[in-house]
Amino acid sequence: MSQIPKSHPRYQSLMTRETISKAMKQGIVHETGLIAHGRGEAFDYLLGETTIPQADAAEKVAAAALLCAKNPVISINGNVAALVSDECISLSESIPAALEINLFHRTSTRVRKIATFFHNKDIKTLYGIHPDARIPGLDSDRALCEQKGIFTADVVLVPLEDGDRCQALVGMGKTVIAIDLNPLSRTAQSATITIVDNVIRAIPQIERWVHKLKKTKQSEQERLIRSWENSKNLENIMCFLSKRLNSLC
Ligand code: PTJ
Repeated sequence: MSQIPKSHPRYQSLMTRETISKAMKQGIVHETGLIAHGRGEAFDYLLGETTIPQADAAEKVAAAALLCAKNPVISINGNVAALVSDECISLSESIPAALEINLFHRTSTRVRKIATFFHNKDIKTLYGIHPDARIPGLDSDRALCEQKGIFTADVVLVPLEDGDRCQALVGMGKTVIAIDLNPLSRTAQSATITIVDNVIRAIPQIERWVHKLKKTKQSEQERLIRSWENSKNLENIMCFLSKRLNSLC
């Protein structure tokens, strides 16, 4: 890793870049994952690099949906493995939910590297290594999944996603929770619950809500899910962004 002084005003952001760049050199992150990260950074800047109230509201409903699910699955790609592996494991244990590796740029080497990375962290179940099903309507390798995992899941959490699979999963009748800093992306627009926040903040915040909501009745969790209006929340996020930009000029 490069030597970044702790006093640097962009220390956290630069360290995250170092982490993702190191993971790319290790073959966990695909090289285009760096481009995706840069795009995310730009949107995060506009949001003020904070969890805005609309994102927190979505994180709360996401926690409710995961708790009420029969077979919830958290999808893992290269960027997610690099940035929030421990947080995803912790969230999966709190719900409980399964983890499944699902890659856009899928090669057996990358799958193996990511699987080893997770197995070294001592997790029990990790799907996606031996796919035995395909998500209908998808030509890319993103379609490859496991029967016991994403294929039969009723709720899928897809942090950092490409739009096609999000739409295909919604088309299969699943509740799709997307985490995407770009509120205009096809993923953000087509998910059932869109969290416009950085995965680094979003995953721990969903887990905080999981612990809080576990203390409430299931009927209360179901009420939260029923009353969720995703397009309204996205509209409010666009208003937040435009007000923030307006206030600067
Ligand atoms: O590991 P693979 O092979 O599955 O590939 C993963 C990437 C991310 C390369 C692949 O899914 C991809 O190309 O994604 P896109 O289409 O570039 O979309 C990524 C989205 O994630 C963009 O809308 C970014 O704004 C957003 N994003 C990037 N970093 C973050 C993020 N959202 C939340 N938190 C981030 N840290």
